[in-house]
Amino acid sequence: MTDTLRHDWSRDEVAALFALPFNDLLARAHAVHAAHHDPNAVQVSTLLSIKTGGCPEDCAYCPQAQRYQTGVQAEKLMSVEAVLEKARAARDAGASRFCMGAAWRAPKDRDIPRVAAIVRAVKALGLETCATLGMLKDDHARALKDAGLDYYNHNLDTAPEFYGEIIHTREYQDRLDTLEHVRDAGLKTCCGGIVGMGESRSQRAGLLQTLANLPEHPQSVPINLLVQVEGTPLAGTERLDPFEFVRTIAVARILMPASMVRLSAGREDMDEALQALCFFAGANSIFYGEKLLTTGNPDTERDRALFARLDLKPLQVTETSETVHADIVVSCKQAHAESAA
Ligand code: SAM
Ligand code: DTB
Ligand code: SF4
Repeated sequence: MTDTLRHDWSRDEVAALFALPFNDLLARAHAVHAAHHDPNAVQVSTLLSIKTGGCPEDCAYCPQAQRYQTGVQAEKLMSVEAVLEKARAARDAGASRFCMGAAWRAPKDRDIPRVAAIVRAVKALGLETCATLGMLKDDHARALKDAGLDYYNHNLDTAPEFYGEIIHTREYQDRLDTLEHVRDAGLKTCCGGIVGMGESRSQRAGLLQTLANLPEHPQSVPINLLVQVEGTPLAGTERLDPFEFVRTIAVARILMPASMVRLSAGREDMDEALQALCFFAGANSIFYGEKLLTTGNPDTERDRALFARLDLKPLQVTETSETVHADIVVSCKQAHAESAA
């Protein structure tokens, strides 16, 4: 094993990792994991949909695309105060990062002041902040960085050659461009994808290869198992073998040794033993709280019990700062009053 982070993985090399005997793959991934991280610490993020539904894009997996009948009601961007209330609850429940999602193709200029005020307020609670708002222009990325945003989530979703089967309203290159704007603004990158969309193993390898060969490894790598939602084109897709999901986590860990690999969407359908295997294979981050954006996640009691049974501890990375918080809430209320006027 080498400590050098590589950015020159070939598809064949990544495919060869996938093809290792399962136990050999897990042993290798766990060794990398233990060399770079505390294997008993798991970073805990909570998600909130701050702008739900009505999205003009056609991502075939997504319940928030306007064009699919999924029962998700479109809502406006939440107020700073409403987001703060949820963020405080997430912090008090033990989350260290608060991830805010908006069902936009891209934010408009007029959305940025409100989102910036939200970011400032959440940051002041002592939480790490993450936003996922769609494609991001460079000036928007800088404005969010100035507001105190720590991470921007923008997924590649799948391999370049499978992408056209899933999304037609924006190109793979658009995603790479957004990631470049995020890096250039000095934001940390949260970037991963979805498996279980009917892609081949080679295409799963292609997703991870593309992630690992980015100019910088994303600091967070969410691996989502497709949540099948009735009304989306991908509802009814053949389910992925759970052990293939574990392999995907293990290969992500080997390719991006220093990154946080998140066992992301899809946990509600996984039993405890499968999640434990994922943690052994190198996952060290989860979404915590009863909801992802619009779909379910395991309830907090179930996750607390799982952490206790596996002797896992939540990774704490920031301190709370109520003093700063009080000042910021006042400035956020002003920003909200201004944007509502
Ligand atoms: N609209 C923005 C965008 O697409 O970049 C941000 C929100 S979008 C919901 C964030 C990510 O959630 C998507 O890129 C996709 O990877 C993931 N996602 C959405 N629906 C999902 C599903 N049904 N199962 C698993 N992951 C999903
Ligand atoms: C990510 O990779 N997964 C999260 C987060 N980033 C934004 C989203 C999962 C969404 C699952 C479907 C839903 O709840 O709407
Ligand atoms: Fe819109 Fe994002 Fe859903 Fe695609 S994934 S339809 S861009 S909310």
